[in-house]
Order: sequence, then C-alpha cells, then structure tokens
Amino acid sequence: PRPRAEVAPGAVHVPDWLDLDEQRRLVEACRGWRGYRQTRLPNGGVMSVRTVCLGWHWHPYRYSKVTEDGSPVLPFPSWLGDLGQRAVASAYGPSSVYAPDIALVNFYDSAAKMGMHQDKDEASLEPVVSLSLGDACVFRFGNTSDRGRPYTDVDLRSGDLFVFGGQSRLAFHGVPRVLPGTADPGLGLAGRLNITLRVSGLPS
Ligand code: MD5
Ligand code: FE
Repeated sequence: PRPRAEVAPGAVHVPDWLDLDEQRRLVEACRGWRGYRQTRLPNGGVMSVRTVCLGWHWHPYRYSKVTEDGSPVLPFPSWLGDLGQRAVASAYGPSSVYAPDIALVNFYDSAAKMGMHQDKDEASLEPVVSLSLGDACVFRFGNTSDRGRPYTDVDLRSGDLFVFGGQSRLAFHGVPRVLPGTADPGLGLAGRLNITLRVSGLPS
C-alpha cells in the first residue's frame, strides 16, 4: 500500500482514503450537479477542465453567488461539509475544526490539464481539501515563490485525499497530465473528477 506522506509542511497525502462504495457515491453526486462549464479566462484562454461550483461560484479571480450566465450557484450540501471535516481530521488530527462552504468540482477528460497556479481567491487561509476520483493524474506540487522548480510530482489516484494547509496553502500547483484508462472499471468513470473543498471567508 502507498504510505501517507507529508509532501511539504501542511500538505498531507492520504492514499486510498475513500473506499470504492464511497467513491461511487461521490461520482453519482458529481453526475447530479449540473452546469459543468469550461471557464473563460480574462487573457482570452479557455480552461480545458470542466467545472461546476457549489456554495460560491468561482470566476477568475473572485467568488460570487451567481454563475457567468446569471443563474444562482448550486447550494453547498451539509453532508459535503461533514466529509470535509472528516478529511481534515484524518490529515491533521481529530481536534482540528473545518467548515468549508465552497466546492469546486473539476472534470478532466484524457487531454485536460491545469497549469501551475496558486489558489488565492479565498479570503480565508483555511486548508483546501482535494478528493480524486476516476483516472489517476500527475499532480505537481510546487513552491510558494513561482511556477518553476523546485516541485514534487505526486501520483493522485481514485480515492486519494490531499489536504493543503499551513505553509503549503499558497504553494503553486497544477495537473500536467491525466493517466487515461487507470480508473477502476467498477467505478464507471472515464476521465478524472476532482472535488476541492474550501473556506470562502465571505459572509453567508
Ligand atoms: C485538481 N485542483 O486536481 C486540483 C487539486 C483547483 C486545483 O488545483 O484549483 O481546482 S486541488 C490542489 C490545491 C489546492 C490548494 C492548494 C494547493 C493545491 N497547494 O498548495 O498545492 O484538480
Ligand atoms: Fe488549485
């Protein structure tokens, strides 16, 4: 089995955190959330991942309660907050408290990538919880100064938990590639889903 690892201070990888039934239930939930879109960036680019947001909608580079077309953002379900609390307790210990109010759900087809970036649009520096489903990917975990080296490449597989907090919260990171065909056939998912849970720091 792959060991749990603190890749950098505050960045904890917990392989196989979700069992196959929990993964299936999360994939079903992801299928039920409608409105996956490719985000258009202010520089004219279009992201290759397809995203749906819960709780607060991410626009590059701010959060609001409405999507680009003016429809209300989907609600953030309380069960997902409970899952986030359990995730942070697994990574950091049972006394940690965590109350996320944003989920960004990203779907990667076999060609999708995410360039190196920082997650700094949240008004809170509480941790980000990442849950991976379906095909594995190469996750590139970098430094807090720039997009370049040093970085560490981590294999993120279906069911893995990654929690990014503390000194790692503002690290650059990205997904240089998905590894097509690596998902458990029993999951019924071609491609990769990633759920990130975050704390907005905004008034509800
Ligand atoms: C993904 N998603 O696999 C990644 C996993 C995103 C995004 O990057 O913004 O949707 S979440 C990785 C993450 C979040 C916050 C901090 C750090 C990594 N980090 O310090 O490396 O689709
Ligand atoms: Fe990110």
